[in-house]
Order: sequence, then C-alpha cells, then structure tokens
Amino acid sequence: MPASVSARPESALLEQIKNRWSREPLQHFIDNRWVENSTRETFEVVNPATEERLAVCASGGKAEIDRAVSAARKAFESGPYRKWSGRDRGKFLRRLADLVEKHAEELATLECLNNGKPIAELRAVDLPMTVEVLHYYSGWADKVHGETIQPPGNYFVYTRREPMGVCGSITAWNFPLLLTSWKFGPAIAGGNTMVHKPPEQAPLSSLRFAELCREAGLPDGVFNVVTGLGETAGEALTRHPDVDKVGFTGHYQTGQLVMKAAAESNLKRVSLELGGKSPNIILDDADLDLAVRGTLTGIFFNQGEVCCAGSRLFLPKKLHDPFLDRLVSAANARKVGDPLDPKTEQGAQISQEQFDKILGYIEKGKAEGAKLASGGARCGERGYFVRPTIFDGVQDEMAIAREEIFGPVISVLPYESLDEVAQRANATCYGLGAAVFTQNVQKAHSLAAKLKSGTVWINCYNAFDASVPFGGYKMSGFGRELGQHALELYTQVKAVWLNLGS
Ligand code: TXE
Repeated sequence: MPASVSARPESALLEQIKNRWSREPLQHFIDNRWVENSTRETFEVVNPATEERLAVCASGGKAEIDRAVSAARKAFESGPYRKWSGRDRGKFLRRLADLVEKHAEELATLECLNNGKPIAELRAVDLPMTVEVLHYYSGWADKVHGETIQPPGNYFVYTRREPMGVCGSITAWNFPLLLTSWKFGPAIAGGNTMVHKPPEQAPLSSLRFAELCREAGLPDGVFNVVTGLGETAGEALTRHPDVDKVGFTGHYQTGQLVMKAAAESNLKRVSLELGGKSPNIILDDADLDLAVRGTLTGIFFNQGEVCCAGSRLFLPKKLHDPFLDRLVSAANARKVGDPLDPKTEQGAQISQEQFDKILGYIEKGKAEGAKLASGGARCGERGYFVRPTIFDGVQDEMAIAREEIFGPVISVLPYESLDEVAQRANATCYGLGAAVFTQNVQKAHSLAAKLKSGTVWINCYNAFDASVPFGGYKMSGFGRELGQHALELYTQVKAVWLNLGS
C-alpha cells in the first residue's frame, strides 16, 4: 500500500500496468507458464470508466481447457504437490497471502482499471479480504482430518477426508480477485488442483494471481487459468469428463446450464453461488441513522453489483417519509465518478451490456408506475456510470421488485405488519441475503428465523468474514463458501473398515 491510502495510485504504477496488460494478445496461464491459444480467437477487455480498450485476451476453448485439465490432473496424481502435507499447503497459502499483500496496490489498481469499482473500496475491502481468506484457509490446511467410529460388531472404522481432485472454478466479474480467493483458499487447503475460468469482462487479476502463486512456490499444474467466454471455455470446463467438481458464481440461468452439463458429463460435484433480490426490512423502532447507513451500504456498495444487494427496501408506513428523505439526500450526496479518485464512492458499472440492462430496468420501473425519488439516469458522458437510483411506491409484482437488476437501484415497498413483511420478503425465487433493522431483540430474532435466506444481517448489511459461511437458499444456489463449510465442497469422505476378528 502507498504511504497514504487517500492518494490516487501513482502514475508510474498506472503506466506500468497499462503497458504490461496492453501487450497483445495475452495468453493463458497453464502449468505455471504462459501458453498461446490454439486459435487466433481473442476478446477485448475494456476499462468501464473510460470505455477504452485495456487488454486483448486469448479466447480459449475446448483445446485449452483440455490442456489445463490434463496439467491439473498430472499435478494432482503424480506431481510434487501430491507429496505436500496439509502443513506444506498451509505454509504456501501464508506465503501467497504475504505476496498478495505486498502487491496489494498493484492488484487494486489493476482491478480498478478492469472492473471500474472505486480504488478506495479495493484498498479497504477486496484486497484485505483476499489476504484474510488466504490466511484463514492456511490455518485449516493441516486440520482437514477424519474421525474414528465404533459400529456394532468387531470393527474399527475411521474416515478420511480426501480432496475432490481437479476442481473447476468459474467466477463473475463483480469481485474478480476476491471471488477467485473464495474458491482457491478452500480448494488448496483441501489438497485439490484447479482450472479457473475468470469472467471475460475482468480476467486480468486472475492471471496476475496465478503468477503470484508460482512465485510463492506452487508446483506446476496446481492452479491454471484459461481465459475465454462462458459458452466456450466455461462450457468446456463444466462438461469435461476429468473435472471432479465445479464451483460457480454467476447468474442462476447459467447455474442451471452448469448443473445440466455436470449431469450430462460425469456427474461432477457442483456448488452454485447465484443471484438475489434481497429484502432489507426496517422496523418502526429502528435506529434511523444506522438503518439509513446500512441501507446505503446494502444497495450502493460496489455499484449495486452485489449478489446479496438489498434491492427491496421494506419500510413501515410510520417511518416512510423521514427515512426516504434521509435516504434520498444521502444518495444524492454520493460521489460517483473516476474510480481512481480515492474520494469516489461509486464507480462505473462493468460493461455496456450491464449499463444498458440497468437503464432498461429504470425505464421499466417508470413505465410500470413506480415513482422515481432520485437518480434514474446515467452520470457523465463517458463511462458506464449510473446515478444512485431510488424508486418509491413500488408494488411487489413490478419487474424492478422481482428481478435482479445488479445495479444501484433500490425499490421502496411500504408494509403494515411484521407477519405481512416476512411473507412478502420471502415471496421471491431467491434467498441469498436479508437484513432487519430494529432495536427489539425478540423481533429481530423471530424475523431472522422466518426469513428464507442464507444470511440475515441484524442492524448491519454486507458484513462478511473469511470465517462466516455464505450462500443461498432456493434459486440463489447451494453449497456454502467461506468458513469451515467451504471445505465440505472441496473434500469427500471415505470410510475405512477394519475387521478386528471374531
Ligand atoms: O453472468 P453469467 P453475466 C447476474 C446479474 C447480471 C447477470 C449477467 O444479474 O446482470 O447475472 O451477468 C460464465 N457455461 N450476476 O452474464 O453469464 C461466464 O463466462 C459455463 C449475478 O456476467 O452467469 C462468467 O465467467 N460458464 C452474479 C460466469 O459464468 C458460463 C454475478 C458468470 O457469467 C456459461 C454475476 C456456460 N454456458 C452476474 N455462460 C452473482 N450472483 O454474484 C457463462 N459462463
């Protein structure tokens, strides 16, 4: 990190990053070396804040996935990694955490240019949490073990917790580096090897991460990165007969394709972290300052491109006007713009496609009769910036209240009673996050129990830690990332029976 985290990234660093990644076309990182694509196919990576080309990446397909999977298989079955003890893997994860920390400013700047999110958030959230995740799983690596069981009869039984094998990982563009670490940490702690397909919109930090893995001493073939599109590289990975597991983050419809491909190939294990339409419920005794702050974080953090964004705000009639007044003035005061400016609070949306999608939902909201209380338009002339947008008077059946927008758009839904609000909050196909703001402990916990959601935040929003499981109910997916639970996705249990004689 630079001497002052309140400074812009240094211009020498910016130049160095731009020069390095604009060398074209980039290659895949397979078996600890840069590998050319088998065809001339490429895709462009754009800086969403300027709409300028940042890099040209190799568009990998079946041939590259085959090559990466065979490197990962070899490393898993017979490479030096096979001989690494859990403690060795833990030491490696610690070395990698230190290297990521050492290069944090470079990685934050690279991600800022590629993803468009504010440098301040990268320095405060994405990078520190990536380091924490690696440290956290370094601690688990030598604690993945089985149990002993004494069934009836003269037997001694023990279980072994073994790695899955070759694990595929397919991630989304909203937290490119951080999501990579969420899959990498438990996969390596569990003794697996990996083939990673980063999002085509933001693949650069994954490539740099792979280089750092090599520098930290990860043997050849253990972590491989193939850049490419979902329907080619992603599809080839999910259909590959020699991949044992795929961890996926993205849209629920893509999740369905991943499951289908897994089912039709080799029944590889699948875990899915998908979207949401998360309710944020304010009770009439809530601490208003806290609730407004939590609501802002819930919807506007990371430009609203968060799977658990609190996009449905349930407000009791009594609090409606004062709460909305505060929310609107705080939203209007948010600094939207240049992601490299450390004072910026909201950066650019990831792509033209996402930008159009969000503006399309805003038009739909207006057409369906919701009342625009703030925002509702692009910000500036260049770059994919959208003003923080608040819709009031939203009805449950409107598209903006039902569908995942994945942008800085919140719908205000008035309610009358607690029973009603719990039922309406749950009336969605999703179940990823939910929040309750109240000073009444009984109400808080009784609502928390009723909400069908993998996470419930009470008097906070978007609180995360490497040690706390995160994942979905219903169509928000299954399997838990982070915490001890994630190790279950990357290990399998073997029971060994020993006959002790009659
Ligand atoms: O997601 P996709 P996209 C939501 C959000 C957003 C929408 C579309 O609403 O507007 O999804 O975003 C890879 N087989 N979320 O199009 O397509 C793809 O290359 C295998 C919610 O980016 O799901 C990328 O690496 N892989 C979300 C990853 O899947 C395939 C985060 C995610 O892309 C594939 C992102 C296929 N057939 C978007 N097709 C969240 N829950 O956090 C695509 N991919």
